[in-house]
Amino acid sequence: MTVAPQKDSLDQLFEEAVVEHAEPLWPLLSAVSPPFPVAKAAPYVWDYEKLRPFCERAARLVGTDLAERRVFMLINPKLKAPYTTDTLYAGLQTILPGETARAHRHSPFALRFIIEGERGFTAVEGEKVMMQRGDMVLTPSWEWHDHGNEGDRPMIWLDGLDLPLWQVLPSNFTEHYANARYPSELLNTASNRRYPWAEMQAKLDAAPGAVAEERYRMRANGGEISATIGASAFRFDKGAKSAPLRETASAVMHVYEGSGQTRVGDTVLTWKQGDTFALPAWQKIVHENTGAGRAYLFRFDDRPLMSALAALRTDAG
Ligand code: 1HN
Repeated sequence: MTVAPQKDSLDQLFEEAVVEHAEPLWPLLSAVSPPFPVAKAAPYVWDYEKLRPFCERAARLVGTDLAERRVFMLINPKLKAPYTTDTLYAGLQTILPGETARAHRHSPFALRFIIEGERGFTAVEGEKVMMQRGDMVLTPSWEWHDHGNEGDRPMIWLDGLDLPLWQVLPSNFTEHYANARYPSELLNTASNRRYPWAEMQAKLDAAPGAVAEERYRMRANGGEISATIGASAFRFDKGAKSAPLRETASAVMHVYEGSGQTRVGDTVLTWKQGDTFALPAWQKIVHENTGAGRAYLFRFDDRPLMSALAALRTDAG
């Protein structure tokens, strides 16, 4: 029989409890349940002039036979792969003329925003859609997809996925197709999975004001492009500055054209064409076009996910 200790203490209690895999909540309560959201991700810009040569070198060093997706992940400096923000993943994918990124399907939703190249394609669930600079192409959850390049220059695009979410939801499946290509036919009419830049820019240019934001809407039903990830494009006229906004959604932005800076809390991100930057949740964000002409930016974010969880809050103050 053991003798009960003469004097008990919290330290002693914690020590004994942890052995039984029980830990006290009260010292951690404000960390697990903070008064306001604290994103783990930092604001950060990936410089395309520095990263583009890496894409070229990777394309010389490894083929799509060995690299099923030849991608440089854009990893947030405060996090590790596959986190670009707390909830979003972004990467730069390269595919050379004649190459195939073989067919597979998976639980995560993916979008592509084309940075350079033409006559690339993505075949999604049998529908082959062509891709050129500025186009956004969707690869919905669990749809077969492969990519190719029928042009004569490399294609480089930004991938956007809800991959971080699938690190916590234990329901992430991937299946490989038996052949490199899933049978597909070229679609020449408007697709629910392809959103050409020309169409988006026309909308932005027709919108009033020095700053315009247009949400990408599913052609089929006018809704967000997925249950988790949504996307917008922006026009900022020369010298224009956006109204401050703080929201619980995080975002990845990509510069289609122009240059400027984005203030994220106390951090200033400076950007130009081709650059991609991470905007963590719940920090005051102000964009400014400091360049010589108009600026156009693409953005994807987790607003649909946050809305679905009744967790989307915005603060324009
Ligand atoms: C994926 O399937 C693609 O299909 C790109 O191009 C990036 C990152 C993680 C998991 C799957 C693609 C990906 C990916």
